[in-house]
Formats: sequence, C-alpha cells, structure tokens
Amino acid sequence: MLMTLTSAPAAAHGDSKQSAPRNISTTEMAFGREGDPKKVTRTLQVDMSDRMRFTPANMTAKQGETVKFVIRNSGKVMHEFVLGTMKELKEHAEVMKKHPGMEHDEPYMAHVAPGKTGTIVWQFTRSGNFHFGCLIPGHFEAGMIGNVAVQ
Ligand SMILES: [Cu+2]
Repeated sequence: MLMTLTSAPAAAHGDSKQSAPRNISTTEMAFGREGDPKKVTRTLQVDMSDRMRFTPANMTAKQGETVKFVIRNSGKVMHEFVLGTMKELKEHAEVMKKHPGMEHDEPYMAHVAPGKTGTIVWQFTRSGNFHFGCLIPGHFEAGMIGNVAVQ
C-alpha cells in the first residue's frame, strides 16, 4: 500500500521561522471571531484526555477579551477542541458521524494528535454561554464537552 506523503519543505532550520502568517479571519460567529495574537490578554490551558474530558471544563471570559487557548492532548488517541454554540456543536457532531474521516480547519477548532499541543486565538465579541467539544465520533457523546461563560 502506498502512503501519501505531503512533500515537506526543504528548509527546516529549527522552529524559529513559522509558516507565513495567514490573514486573521474577519468572520463573525455567534460566539466571537478569530483573535489577533498581538491582542491576547490571557492564556487558558486546556487538557484533553482519553477519559473523554476537558480539564478545566468550565471557563469564563470577558466580552471583548482575546484569549489564547493552549490545548494539550494527554491521551493516546486524537482529540479536538471545537468552539461553538451547543446547537452548532451538536450539528457538527452529527456530520462527523456520517463522515468520520472528515478533516477541516477553521479558526475556532484545533485537532490535536496524542502528546501534542494546539492553539486557538479567539476574541469573545459577544456575551453568552458557549461551548467547546471534541467532535470525534463517540467523544462528544461520552461527555467530551466544556463551557465558556462570556460576560
Ligand atoms: Cu476526543
């Protein structure tokens, strides 16, 4: 069987140079918008485990605040952190069940391999009660879900 390998860039001199910065999305969601890394005022550490839990599972933010989520997968299987409203997360979880291999990338989600760390910079432009979930089939249903209260 042939493995498809993406051609790695030739230059790999440490990690001092990151890939070219892409533009910050201006799409406004019900739960906020992608944040500007320069405006981060707080970093929130989140752990994802094979117990299908986020730790902490409850967080708070101030309306207008730009936070950086540093999301660690301490488990042995893939996990992801997807921000949204409960309605959106539930809909997304249904789609993931039908298309288990589906991978897409949005500023409000991080797919994190075992032992790795992902980051999201997010600005909570609106107040409300929002959620984050792992939408890998079975995980959300097992309770891999958390809450962000924005005031
Ligand atoms: Cu998971």
